[in-house]
Amino acid sequence: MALERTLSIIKPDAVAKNVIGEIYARFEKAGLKIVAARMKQLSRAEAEGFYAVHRERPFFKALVEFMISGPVMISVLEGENAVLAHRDLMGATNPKEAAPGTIRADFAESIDANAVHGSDATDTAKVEIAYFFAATDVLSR
Ligand code: RTP
Ligand code: MG
Repeated sequence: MALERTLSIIKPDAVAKNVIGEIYARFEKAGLKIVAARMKQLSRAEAEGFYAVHRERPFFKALVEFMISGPVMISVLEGENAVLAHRDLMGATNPKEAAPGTIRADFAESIDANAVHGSDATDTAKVEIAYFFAATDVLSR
């Protein structure tokens, strides 16, 4: 077991549905601690930079438009195997394929508006956390 940190983004669709608290409750029940949090309206440049790895993909433009369509709730989660634990809570990228009881199965409408983002590995988590938070913003406890 390893104590890890991962980046969570509650996307504009889930913020608009007013389910930040329900999603946070799932994190906490699974043993993940919220150690940094910030609500933010992403600029186009911030969204493009965050998802730069997908720049050449056909869905990139739609993804950026969606991510700037309203405020997002950005958090750092900390816990044992946090990266994978968080991905398990999220469910598959396409909510139609997401297991029952996962966040995307319960709150997402489509593969484009899919409620949450989570880092996919510990190395990408470090980069993604640093993209939004200074080291002093992350309060381990
Ligand atoms: P995320 O990065 O947002 O946590 O999602 P993910 O790892 O499950 O999926 P990823 O492959 O990283 O894709 C990032 C986001 O792009 C949108 N997408 N659309 N139309 C499509 O085929 C397609 N594929 C991906 C999704 O909104 C996904 O969350
Ligand atoms: Mg991803």
